[in-house]
Amino acid sequence: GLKALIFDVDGTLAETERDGHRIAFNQAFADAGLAWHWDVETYGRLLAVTGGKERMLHYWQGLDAEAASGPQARALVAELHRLKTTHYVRLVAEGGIQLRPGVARLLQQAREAGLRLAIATTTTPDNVEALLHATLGSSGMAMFECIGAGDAVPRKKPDPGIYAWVLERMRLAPSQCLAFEDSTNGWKAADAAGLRTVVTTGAYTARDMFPGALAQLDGLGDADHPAQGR
Ligand code: XBP
Ligand code: MG
Repeated sequence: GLKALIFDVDGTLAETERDGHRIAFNQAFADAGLAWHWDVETYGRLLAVTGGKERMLHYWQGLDAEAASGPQARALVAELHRLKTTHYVRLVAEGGIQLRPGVARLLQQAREAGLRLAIATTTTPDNVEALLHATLGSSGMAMFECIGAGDAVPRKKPDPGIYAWVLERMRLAPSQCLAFEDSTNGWKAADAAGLRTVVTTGAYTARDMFPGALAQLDGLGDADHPAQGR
């Protein structure tokens, strides 16, 4: 039977990309004196590359392949990413990002039903902690038995590695779990790990198709915000 739910973070628990990560990347570029700026549309294209460091390196390679493959490139990207993470964590801690409708309710009800909860994400662990703390309070982190994030595995989504890492830690078979994702890269990762997946599409993925998903929804419903948007 079903034992656990495994959640992606960015795009699934919350709409973090356009008004969160994107803003933080641009602030880091400004801090570093770079003339780089990612507008909403550009960032949507860049989301094809998962992981912030990988995304910046990919962008830089498009601008100047030689410089981006030079000996200092990885160190500069790592420094930019540290700056970016600081900005993102602050933005989230200040309440700049909310959970998507229905997420808090699903987490609560799953816990009440005895299901185990986990996270499988490409984002940095500090970002996950900041989001869970800001949106679910001081007990938010403890709701999740296992948090697989960032560089815990060498290859990011669509590679199934982060899901395999979580399954191994929880000593569960894919058939005992259900994954929640929002994007093509995320769904591919879960699918390749053998998981059934519910896809809740969002701002950047509403036009994508997920023919192999268990279900493709535009969200989890808004029963925890009954009076809003009606
Ligand atoms: C999310 C990502 C992340 C964030 C940035 O993909 O690709 O890299 O955009 O976070 P998914 P970092 O939802 O499929 O896990 O800068 O911390 O990498
Ligand atoms: Mg996602």
